[in-house]
Amino acid sequence: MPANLCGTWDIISNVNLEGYMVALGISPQLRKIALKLKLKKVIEQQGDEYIIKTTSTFRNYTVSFRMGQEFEEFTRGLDNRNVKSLVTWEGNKMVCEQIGEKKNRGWAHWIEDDKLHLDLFCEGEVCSQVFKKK
Ligand code: ECB
Repeated sequence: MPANLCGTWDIISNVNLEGYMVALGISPQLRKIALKLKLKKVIEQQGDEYIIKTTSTFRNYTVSFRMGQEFEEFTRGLDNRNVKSLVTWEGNKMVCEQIGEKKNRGWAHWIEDDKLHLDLFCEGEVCSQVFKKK
């Protein structure tokens, strides 16, 4: 793989999660809870399958996929939508497109200075998160 994203990662910065959640239509009450969470990412690779777990004291979210193979994703516990997702490498970025009701939706992961970066985007809003290796 172009970059090794695997490992356990702790969030160190989180910019515009609020804007991203508003774009997804998350309720004010849930947004307030979500903004306080210290998220962790666990990224694993088993053969040609990737597993990305986002964990917190409130809720966890797991997705698994194969590179370049479209799959059905249900964003359970997030905005609870069905999307068709496709993850590919774009240079050193792992990029996911999530096709569904919300336009221009997806995310991108990459490594920079030993940190794991994640941009989450939806309808023009971008949430930028950075994680350090545990
Ligand atoms: C995983 C716990 C978050 C629980 C927040 C609860 C309600 C808020 C609903 C939606 C907020 C949207 C995002 C919260 C931030 C991160 C969640 C996972 C982001 C994601 O899609 O990660 C990708 C890329 O690593 C893999 O699923």
